[in-house]
Amino acid sequence: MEFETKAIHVGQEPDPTTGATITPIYQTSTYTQESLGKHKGYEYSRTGNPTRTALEAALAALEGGKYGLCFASGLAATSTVLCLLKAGDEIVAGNDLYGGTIRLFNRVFSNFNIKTTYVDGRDSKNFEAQITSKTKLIWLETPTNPMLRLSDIKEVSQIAKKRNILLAVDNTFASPFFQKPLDLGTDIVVHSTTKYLGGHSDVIGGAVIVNDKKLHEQIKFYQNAVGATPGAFDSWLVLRGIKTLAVRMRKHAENAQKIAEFLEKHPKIKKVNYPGLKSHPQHELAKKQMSGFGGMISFEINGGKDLAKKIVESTKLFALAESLGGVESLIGHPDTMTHVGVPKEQKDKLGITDNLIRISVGIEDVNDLINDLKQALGN
Ligand code: P1T
Repeated sequence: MEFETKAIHVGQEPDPTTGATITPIYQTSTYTQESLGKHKGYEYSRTGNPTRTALEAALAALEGGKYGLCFASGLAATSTVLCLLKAGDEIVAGNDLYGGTIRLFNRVFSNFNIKTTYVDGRDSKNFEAQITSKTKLIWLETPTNPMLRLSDIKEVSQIAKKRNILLAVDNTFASPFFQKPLDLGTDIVVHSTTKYLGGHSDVIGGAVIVNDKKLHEQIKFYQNAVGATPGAFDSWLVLRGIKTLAVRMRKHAENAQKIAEFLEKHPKIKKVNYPGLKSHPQHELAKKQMSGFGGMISFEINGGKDLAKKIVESTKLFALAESLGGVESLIGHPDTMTHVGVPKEQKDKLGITDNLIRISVGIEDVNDLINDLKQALGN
């Protein structure tokens, strides 16, 4: 079955009790047992809920994985994966990650004596160099948020496998439509389903997809034991969103390519970060491990914070907002918004400066979007 068909059908067979074509929202916290211990597979909705089950099956299929698990947010998914570690264990992570992920590593899990070392993920050897006998997990985003840098998933997975270390890839920016980390050797795929999978900026959610049965059982145990699970309605919204993932992603990427090319020629712009541009230093890797380049762009302007502020406050179609991946276009200032919690030295090293702007390109008409950026940039 091909991707578009899976998105609409896997886990979403007609409801067995009523024939409802669309998976119902099982808005129940509990399930009545026929007799003590005899039930239809569901006892309590933190542990399992049929709407969530449908979503978990669909997401697993889209990533080409065997098992899916859903969470109340992307960070809930990440936190639950980190429960696989014990005090004294270490993580080696790419240094360019969503600010909230860095905050979680540096200010929450560090309190449990789980140390994270950050490396420039563009060179796989950097991961290898930081691995110690305590390293249990390699964590990366590719493309990264907000610099749109790439890691070579296959190479890093070979390094991880050789040392018996788990590799987790946050696949939020690419979505499974453009990149399948499990096929490239990743053990754990993580998503903020808030973004492209949900697709309409109306739900917060997260997911984990794995192939290994034992790993699935462990994370499923923590899913229930920690309890950061999504409600039935939120699961349903993501399930509804993914039915159109393929058509949306094609349009996001088509629009983003044109906008990146427009920005690259604009005199007020110093540098554009988009993996689909030939000028992107890792364009060849992007072509190798992705089937499209997504809808996220960041760019540096010739100017400082005042000009950046003026631009992000002047767009009319691009809403000044955190988040990404919805049908509507968004604009933001990573330094003071999504990455405000990242230590300044780390931001300086990465290039998350006060003249960096990030856009999430929606699926509106591309000429309207370009005209909006033109007027915000002052033509
Ligand atoms: O917001 P939440 O659903 O908890 O997902 C966290 C998360 C995880 N991974 C990546 C790559 C992300 O971009 C995010 C959330 N990002 C934003 C809110 C943002 O504007 O970048």
